[in-house]
Amino acid sequence: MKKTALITGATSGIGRATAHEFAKHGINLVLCGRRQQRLDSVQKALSRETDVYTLNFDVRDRKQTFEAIASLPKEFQKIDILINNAGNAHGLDPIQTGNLDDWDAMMDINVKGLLYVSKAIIPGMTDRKSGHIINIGSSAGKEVYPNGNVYCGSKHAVLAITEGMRIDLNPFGIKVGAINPGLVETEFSEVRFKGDSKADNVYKGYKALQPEDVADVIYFAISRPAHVNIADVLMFCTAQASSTIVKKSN
Ligand code: NDP
Ligand code: 8X3
Repeated sequence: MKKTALITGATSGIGRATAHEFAKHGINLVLCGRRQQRLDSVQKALSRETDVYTLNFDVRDRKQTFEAIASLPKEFQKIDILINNAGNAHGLDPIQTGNLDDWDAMMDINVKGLLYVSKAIIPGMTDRKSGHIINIGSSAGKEVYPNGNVYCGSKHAVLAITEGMRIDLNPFGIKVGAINPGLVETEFSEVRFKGDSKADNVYKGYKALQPEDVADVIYFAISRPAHVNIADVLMFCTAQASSTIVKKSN
């Protein structure tokens, strides 16, 4: 029986690479994001390999999130695997000059959005007494770096929520884990720096993780035997030793 995975943030970066990886393995997909054209093009690319349904909603909007997930056609309603990936950093400023809209965005998307999506999906998993949830945290959820304040706070929250989910869902046999990457070359820095050229230098002078590297690990986690749960993974590119130590060639 084919499994179905719902992936948030499937229009770009880690989420899109995960959709490609899962499709290769014949997993049916519910792909979520706000950019409909991107959703359409990922769906078109992957429909040759598996069944794909797209949902367009903003995870910040509680009503939209619940309505979108409730609108799934019957054949996509049973979500076996939830990948809570949608998220971003907004800004990189010291706490004293941080922007309130950036703070709202990070808390609303990275933390509350993850909770809304989970709240919509978990009842089906508890009813069936099976399921697997992977939350995409970050090395920023384990280590705070200068000016990372609220983004790091949002990712520390993701890690705490992951642990809480694992404890509460344990009686139902539902697996819960977090994958926490360091620097990954995606649209992340374009979003963080709002199109500023600072984003151009973030991945220069070393080989950052690629979204496919993270997708590989996510697939590894979801393809273990029934008795094995990958609870927590911290992954860096070889050049990165910590949030602030990155060996660059120039
Ligand atoms: P991208 O910017 O490439 O992708 C972010 C995804 O999140 C997009 O698909 C975007 O879709 C979706 N998204 C953003 N805001 C919303 C929203 N309000 N509602 C619905 N979807 C939203 O970044 P990454 O792939 O790098 O990021 C994915 C996850 O990985 C994030 O949680 C990030 O924090 C985490 N991460 C990233 C690292 C990195 O260095 N890149 C390292 C560690 C963790 P759309 O705009 O279409 O809505
Ligand atoms: C993304 C990695 O180091 O930019 O979570 O916070 S970092």
